[in-house]
Amino acid sequence: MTGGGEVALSNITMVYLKLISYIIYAVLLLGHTRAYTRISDESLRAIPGPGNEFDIKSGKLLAPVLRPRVPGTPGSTAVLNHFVDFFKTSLPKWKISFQNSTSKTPATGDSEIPFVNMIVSRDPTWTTPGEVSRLTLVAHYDSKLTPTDFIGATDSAAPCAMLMHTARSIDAALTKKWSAMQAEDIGVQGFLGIEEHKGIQIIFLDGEEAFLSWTDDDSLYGARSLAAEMESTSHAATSTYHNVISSISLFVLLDLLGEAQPKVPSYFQTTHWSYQKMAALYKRFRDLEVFTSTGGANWFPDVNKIAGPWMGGLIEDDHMPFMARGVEVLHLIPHPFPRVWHVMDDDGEHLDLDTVADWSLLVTAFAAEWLDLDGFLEAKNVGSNATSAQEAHGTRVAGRTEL
Ligand code: 1BN
Ligand code: ZN
Repeated sequence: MTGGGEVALSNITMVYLKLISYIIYAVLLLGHTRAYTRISDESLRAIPGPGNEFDIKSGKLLAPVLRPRVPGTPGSTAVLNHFVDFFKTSLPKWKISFQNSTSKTPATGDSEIPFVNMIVSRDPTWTTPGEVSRLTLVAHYDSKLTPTDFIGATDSAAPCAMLMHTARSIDAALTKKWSAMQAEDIGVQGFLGIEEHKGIQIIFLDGEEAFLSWTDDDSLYGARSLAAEMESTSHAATSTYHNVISSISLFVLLDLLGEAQPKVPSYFQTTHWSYQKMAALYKRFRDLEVFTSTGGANWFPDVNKIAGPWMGGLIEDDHMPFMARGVEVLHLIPHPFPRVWHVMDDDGEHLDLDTVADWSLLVTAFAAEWLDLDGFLEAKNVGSNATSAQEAHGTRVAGRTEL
C-alpha cells in the first residue's frame, strides 16, 4: 500500500528528476552550441581564393569540366577522371567511391546508359561508419544532351569546381583538428561525444538532366539510384545512424551558380536556419571586403524572414529523392535562373568568375564553420596560384601565416 507521505516524497523526487533532466538538456545544448561556433574574421580572411585555377581555358580545376559530358560519353568519363586525378593527387586522405547504375532513356532507345556518381569523403579518424554524420555538398557533373555541344557552365561545371576548391581548402585544417582532438582523446571519449563525430562528403552526381524533356522518369537518374542505395545500405544494428542516407546531416545542393548577382530564395522551412548561416557568412565576407564580385542586391533575400509557410516554389532537382527519404536540404539555386539557362550561352565565357570565386569562398566558410575549423585554417596557398581571400583583395596583413 502507498501512504500519503510516500506520494509526497515521490512528487518531490519527480520535481528533482525533472530539474536534473533540464540541467542535462541545457548542458547538452551548450555542448551543441559550442560545437558550432561562429567562425572568426581571421579564419574567413584565411580561406584561400582559387587564384587562376578557375581560369576557363587553363585553370586546373574548372577548365577540364567545361566540355560536353553527357552520361555514357567520353566527355563524361574524362570529367570523372579529372575529379579522380584531383583527389588522388592533391587530396589523398579523401576516400573515393563510385555508385553505378544504368537506365534506358526516352532519347536513346534500347541501350542502357551508364550513370556514375562519385562520392569523396573524410571522416574523423576515430569514427566508425554508423557513428558519423556528414555534411554533404552536392553538384551534378553531367551536361544536357541538347542543344548539341551544350557546356553547362553554371549547370553545373562551376559548382563542381567550387566543391573541389572547398575540399582542398579545408583538407589541412581537418587533419590538424582531428589530430589535435585525438591527441587529447577528445574524439574518442570526450564529453562532446557524438557532437564531434562530424565528417564531410562531396557528391558529384550524374544524370541530373532530362534526355528528352523533364519527367519523373527522365531526370535525376544518378540521384534516384544513389538515394535508394544509400537508404538500403544499413549500418550495424546498434549504430547511431542506421543506414547511409541517415548519416547525411545536411544535403547542400549547388546548382546554376556562376552568374553575377544571383538571388537565392530560402526554399525549406526546416533548413531556414542553415540558409541564415550561409547568408550571415555572405554578409560578413561583403563587410570585410573580401568578396571581389560586384555587390548590389543581397544574394540571400530571404535572410530576415521568419521560417514559415511563405516558403515554397519547390524546384525539382537532385535533392528530391533524398528529401523524399527524410534528408534535410539546403538548395542553393537562384531564382530566377541564370539568363543562359539551358541555352548555348551557358559556357565559360558567360560565367562571372568573380562570382564563381566568391561562391567557392562562401561554401568553404560554411563547411569550415560546420566542422568547427576555426583556429585550424592556415593563411597559405593551397593551389598553384591560389591566394588567400584577403590577398586576393590586396589587403592581407603582412607576415601572418597562421591563425
Ligand atoms: C536545374 C538545372 N535543373 C536542370 N538543370 C532542374 C530543373 C529542370 C528545374 C526543369 C526546373 C525545370
Ligand atoms: Zn540543367
